[in-house]
Amino acid sequence: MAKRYNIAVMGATGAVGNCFLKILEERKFPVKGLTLLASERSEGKRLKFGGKPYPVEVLTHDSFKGIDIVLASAGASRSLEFLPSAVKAGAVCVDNSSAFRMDEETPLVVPEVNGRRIRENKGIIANPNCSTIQMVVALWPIHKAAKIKRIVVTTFQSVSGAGQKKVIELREQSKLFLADKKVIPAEFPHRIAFNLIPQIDIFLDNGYTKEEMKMVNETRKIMEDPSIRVNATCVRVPVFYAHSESVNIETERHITPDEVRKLLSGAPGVVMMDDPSKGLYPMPIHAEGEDGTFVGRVRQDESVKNGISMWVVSDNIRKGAALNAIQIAEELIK
Ligand code: NAP
Ligand code: 3JM
Repeated sequence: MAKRYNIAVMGATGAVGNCFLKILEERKFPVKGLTLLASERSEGKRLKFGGKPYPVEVLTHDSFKGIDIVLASAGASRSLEFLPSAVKAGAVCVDNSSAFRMDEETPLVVPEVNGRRIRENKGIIANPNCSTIQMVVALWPIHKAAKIKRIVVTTFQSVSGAGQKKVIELREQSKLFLADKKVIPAEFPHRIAFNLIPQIDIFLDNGYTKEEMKMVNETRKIMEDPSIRVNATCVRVPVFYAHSESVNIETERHITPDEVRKLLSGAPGVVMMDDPSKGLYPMPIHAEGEDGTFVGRVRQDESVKNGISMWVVSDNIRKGAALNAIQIAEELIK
């Protein structure tokens, strides 16, 4: 019989954790045992997997005995604190947080781009930020064909990217706002219903947010080209699921929109949706619940010599988090 694995999901009760369970089932991952880990707040809860209830346990340094693979999504500080214990116990960890992404010993992997780095792991493989993942899936085929020199990206990120509580907050704020009632932000720093917030994560000394600098540094590491210049603006929008991105690139070799469409049609993980005359372009309503990275609005940037603009949409909880991590785990057990 094919080998089966003991899996621990760290942060099982969260938005990404829930999606881990869903995708492990959907893709029939060979699960032998399942350990669900979260905080004391979740003690006593049960979550369903394969029709069976599993108890949620409190995460401790002793949670990893006999575990083969840890899927981590309990925040960066928990990953920093607990993943070394998991590695010591013999597990391989796929980490969704930013904790180890820029660590030189840790591969940072999007399977469609640099899956071959998975086998170089020393116990931890990092999953990139959601916004980085969908952007590099769309850009990698173009980079290979025409060498990208500079990227200017603006993101339109859904509230689910900030966790389950933020999804509830958008719903509650929307109801209150439409009922002409006072909205007091609790989870977000400002009202998110019927608004946009040009801040995701904290501000850094250079005036960019940490989320924006994640896109800069992670893109260079994944595409293995430190010379690529990246300028990012990350914006939280009142959408529940799926992130959208306006992506503008400059390439070394001239490339036409037709060439880009041809390169991306059938590229791993990409779904082309580009027929503006029929009103066809990707939107969050297309990507929600789907695995693909949807690309449309491909056009020549006429303001520079070799420029292309495009629009990229993907489900941030699936390809942006749980799906990418499970694809990494699937490569690990191949
Ligand atoms: P969420 O819905 O807020 O869930 C957070 C999860 O972490 C919950 O299961 C929570 O358990 C658990 N947790 C929090 N504090 C803990 C503690 N002290 N000990 C043990 N467990 C603890 O957030 P999410 O959207 O699922 O995201 C979780 C993390 O995944 C993020 O912080 C981020 O690092 C990463 N993430 C990555 C991406 C990506 O782009 N790759 C996207 C989204 C998130 P309780 O229910 O018990 O509180
Ligand atoms: C997405 O614990 C934390 O600070 C987690 C914050 C967080 C991250 C992160 O930095 O790991 C929330 C949402 C991410 C991410 O993917 O970078």
